[in-house]
Amino acid sequence: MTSLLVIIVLFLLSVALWQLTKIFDLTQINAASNDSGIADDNDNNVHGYLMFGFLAFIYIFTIYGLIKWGSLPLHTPASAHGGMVDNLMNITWVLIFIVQTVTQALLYYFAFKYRGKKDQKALYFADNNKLEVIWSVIPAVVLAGLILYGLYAWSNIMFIDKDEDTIEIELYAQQFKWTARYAGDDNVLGKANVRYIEGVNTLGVDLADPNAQDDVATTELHIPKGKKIHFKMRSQDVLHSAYMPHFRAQMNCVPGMVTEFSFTPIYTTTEMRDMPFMQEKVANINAIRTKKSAELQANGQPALDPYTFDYLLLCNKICGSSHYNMQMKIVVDTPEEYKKWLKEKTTIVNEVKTANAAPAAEEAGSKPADTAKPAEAKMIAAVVKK
Ligand SMILES: [Cu+2]
Repeated sequence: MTSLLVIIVLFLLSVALWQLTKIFDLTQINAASNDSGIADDNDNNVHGYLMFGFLAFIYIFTIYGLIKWGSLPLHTPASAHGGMVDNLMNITWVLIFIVQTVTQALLYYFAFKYRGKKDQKALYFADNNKLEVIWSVIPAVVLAGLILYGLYAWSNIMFIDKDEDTIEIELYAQQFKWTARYAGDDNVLGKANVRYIEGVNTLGVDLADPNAQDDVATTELHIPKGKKIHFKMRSQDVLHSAYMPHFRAQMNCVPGMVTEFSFTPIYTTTEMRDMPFMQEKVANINAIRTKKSAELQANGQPALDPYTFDYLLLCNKICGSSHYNMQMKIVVDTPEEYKKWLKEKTTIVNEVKTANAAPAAEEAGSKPADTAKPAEAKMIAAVVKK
């Protein structure tokens, strides 16, 4: 409703302005006026100066944007390679900023300088080799430098040393949730395939695979600080993208194949929460939430919870109706906390056994005890065989 009112007001204002210009034209009747429809020096001067007006608008808006929204980017990266990504990004931004500032100034200055003047004709020349060389070589050299640095950063970030001591974790994507699978003590993920998906075995883990026996599935991603994590991504249904912005990491999850990414987290969740920039950010968010809560409560709705910072794994491919909500909390622990957390988790094999034992036990309740036991054992054996 408010937007409709704003549109109506803007429309009426533009009509009023249009009428005002008509009045202005009428008052000029006796003055020397040009109604030939051909631009004269006066028109060209006005447009020449308007060029500078537009240039000023671009610069002022850029500076305004930097001041108003400059604090919104992610700030300190939480992974070892993150600094390199940010550096590449910052160099690119600085270059774009300088080139934009200079070329826009030149563009509008020359538009002004060579504005139409009576009896002045444009100079015609076919080409200028010196100029051609300058504007071809400079961008080529700058772009080559950027691309080479980008390739260097890319190969450094994407290189996974197979002999390096890493922690293997699978990120499993499906509409619309993430599941993490830990490789357990052997640090080798058991085989998995969509054909094995059944009951609580939602990841399709091959329960007969020796490497799968100690695998653990969780709905929260815990990783230890200072240790390289080797992620293997799978998707159950459509294209998803595992995006961990605070770690400057993103990798597509493609049905039918395993993709990889590895990084080393360098700040625990607690350390990140304690950083001054983060505290300022969280305080800002909570100030907005408090304001919003007051409005909600005035309308008899419940207030919003205060925000606390957490790392997130998001989906960065529009994968369906609830894509926006496809996320998982990431907790960076100290190595000790991580070990303790993981120890408390049940293996997938045990989860399947428990899930299958429950209906079997129920069945046993209605049957003599001696016939129930083999049935239960058979069911577990059948699942493990798969
Ligand atoms: Cu998705």
